[in-house]
Amino acid sequence: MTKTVYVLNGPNLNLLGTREPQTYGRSTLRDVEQLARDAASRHKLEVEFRQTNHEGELVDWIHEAQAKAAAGIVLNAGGYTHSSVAIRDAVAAVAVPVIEVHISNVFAREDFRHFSHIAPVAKASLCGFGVNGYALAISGLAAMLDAKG
Ligand code: CA2
Repeated sequence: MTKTVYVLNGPNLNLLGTREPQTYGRSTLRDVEQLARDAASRHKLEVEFRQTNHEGELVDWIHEAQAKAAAGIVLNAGGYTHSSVAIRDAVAAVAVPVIEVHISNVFAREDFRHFSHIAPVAKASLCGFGVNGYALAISGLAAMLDAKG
C-alpha cells in the first residue's frame, strides 16, 4: 500500500505568489503542491495537499492524518506557529511524525517569529529554503521512514 504524506498549510499561504515576493518568493501554492508531489513521487509517497485559514481545521486534519495512518505530516502552520497551543497539542497527540516547514528564515525576521509552539513537538523543523523547503522536508521524512523500515 502506498504511504501518504499530508502537506498542511495554514493561514494566508493561499496568497503565495501574489504578494510579498521578497519574503516568500514568486511561486504560488499550486506550484508548491506540484513541487511536493514531484518530491513525494521520487520517494514513492503520495501527497494529500491542503490549505486553510482556520486553526481548528488544521487541528482536524492533523487528527485525520493519524486516523488514516498517514506516514507523515509536513506542516507550515503559518502565523499559528507562533500562537497556537491547540495546534501544538494536536501535533503532540499524534504518533505521525510532523516536519515543521517555513518558507522564510523566521530567525532573520521579527522577534515574535523566533518562537514556535510546534518545534518542541515536531520531529524536525526547517526554514529559510524558500518553497524548496517542502521538497527537503519530504525527502527528510522519506529518509526517516526508510531508516525505521
Ligand atoms: O515563512 C513561512 O513559511 C511562515 O510560516 C509564513 C507565515 C508567517 O506568519 C510565519 O512567521 C512564517 C505567513 C504566511 C503568509 O503568507 C503570505 C504569502 C504571500 C503573501 C502574503 C502572505
